Amino acid sequence: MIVRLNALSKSILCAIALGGNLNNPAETFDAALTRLNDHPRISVTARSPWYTTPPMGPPQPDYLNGCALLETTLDSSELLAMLLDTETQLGRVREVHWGPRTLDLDLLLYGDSIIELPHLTVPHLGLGDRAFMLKPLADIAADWVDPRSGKTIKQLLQTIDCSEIHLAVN
Ligand code: A4P
Ligand code: MG
Repeated sequence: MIVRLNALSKSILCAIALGGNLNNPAETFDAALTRLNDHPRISVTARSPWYTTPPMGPPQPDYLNGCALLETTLDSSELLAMLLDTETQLGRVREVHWGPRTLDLDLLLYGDSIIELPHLTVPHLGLGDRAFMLKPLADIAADWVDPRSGKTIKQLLQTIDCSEIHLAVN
């Protein structure tokens, strides 16, 4: 019998957020998505435009933010490990909580799963009220239903102020 193996046949659709405000975030984002897509069990299927956003947290430079969609056969903890490893490989040093950074990769949605582990909460706890996550996510996944609130990304976006989120030169 011939068994055909398709690496991504049982894949889960995920959404990630990218953020950074040191060095050249746009270049870092491209490198991060290339590195993720090069993983044999991850396929990057979409990315939003990048946006310039005011910093949440202590005074620091404006951020560049965006989102991407991935299909993966990794489980959620394996995917988080790959995201954290990519942050490290691309030069991130953890210093100040909510402080400046070259690259932050957050797992926003993992299919329709609600995950509560010591090291991982999905949907990401900031998803419902952070304009810098919702605005780019709505560009690529407007109708995705947040399993916690039961609302679509488009509906969540309508409840928040996006006046300070500006399209960057992409
Ligand atoms: N963790 C738990 N759940 C998740 C998840 N869904 N995705 C754990 C990613 N990580 C998750 O994260 C700490 C730990 O969170 C991880 O090791 C993982 O096990 P971290 O990135 O090392 O720490 P952090 O980023 O300093 O803290 P935190 O609370 O994750 O910060 P945020 O929420 O990521 O915010 N302003 C603008 N305009 N744009 C930004 O992107 N980002 C931040 C950081 C601050 N201000 C910002 C922005
Ligand atoms: Mg993070």
